[in-house]
Amino acid sequence: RRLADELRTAIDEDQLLLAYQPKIHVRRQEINSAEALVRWAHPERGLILPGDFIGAAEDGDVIDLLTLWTIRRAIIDQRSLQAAGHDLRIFINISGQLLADQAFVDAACHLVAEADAKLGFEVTETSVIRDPDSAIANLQRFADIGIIIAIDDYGAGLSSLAYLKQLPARELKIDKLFVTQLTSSNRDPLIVRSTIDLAHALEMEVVAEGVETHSALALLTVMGCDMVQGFLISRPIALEALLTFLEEDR
Ligand code: G
Ligand code: G
Ligand code: MN
Ligand code: NA
Repeated sequence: RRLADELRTAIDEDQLLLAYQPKIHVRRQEINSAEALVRWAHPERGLILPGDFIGAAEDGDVIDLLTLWTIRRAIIDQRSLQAAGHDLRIFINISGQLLADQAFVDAACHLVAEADAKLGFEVTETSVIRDPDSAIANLQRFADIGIIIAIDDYGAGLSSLAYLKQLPARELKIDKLFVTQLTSSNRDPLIVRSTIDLAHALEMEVVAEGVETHSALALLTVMGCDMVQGFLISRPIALEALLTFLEEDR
């Protein structure tokens, strides 16, 4: 069977899981959000990572169902976190093609507004290129109901300052490509510093992804980076592990 068809079954039979990777606000020293990353507990093949099925979900037109499932799950998990005293905004990755899918946008807005959930959506700049007008209009609809828009993988794809200027984004996530070797490279710190300055000038908060070492964290702190995410803080973990992690952090 095609992977996309198998995925439909997987969604119906609840074979998908979310892992959460916390983000720390550097100056406030607090975990204020987490990124939800989907996994597939395949009955025969074991745990499959999104890199191996998101492409098939996009090509086979199940990415809308998958993402609506992700939003529903994240809303439920956020309530569990809130009940335990942890008020985290949960960020969900949204594929570019969904920004031109009105039925998806309507359904997503309905789910989030009805639940009054505190979510964020991560989109890449590249995803806006296909149909910039409808993508920007739909991102604005999300922003209008309180969803924080984050630009994901910044600098790694087809970046255009024209989109940066127009997108209703409040967060910019610097791709791990520039962060994992931050303290051993000559150019990466220059790129990261100027990106932080640019984002701040545009009144966006900056998240560094792929923070793996204390030395990278120290340098990012000096550079005024607002938030960090990466293996140094935590790998993506199940909700139960996230709850334990937050308790220990308290
Ligand atoms: O850690 P990891 O292998 O989970 O993530 C790999 C990639 O999969 C990331 O680029 C991430 O944006 C993407 N991804 C994870 N979950 C989702 C999802 O729910 N929807 C989409 N579109 N992409 C996702
Ligand atoms: O593309 P996106 O940013 O949505 O996906 C995040 C991806 O980065 C996931 O595959 C996640 O496992 C991975 N990741 C998260 N933290 C780190 C890190 O500190 N180092 C590296 N190398 N990868 C990371
Ligand atoms: Mn992401
Ligand atoms: Na990223």
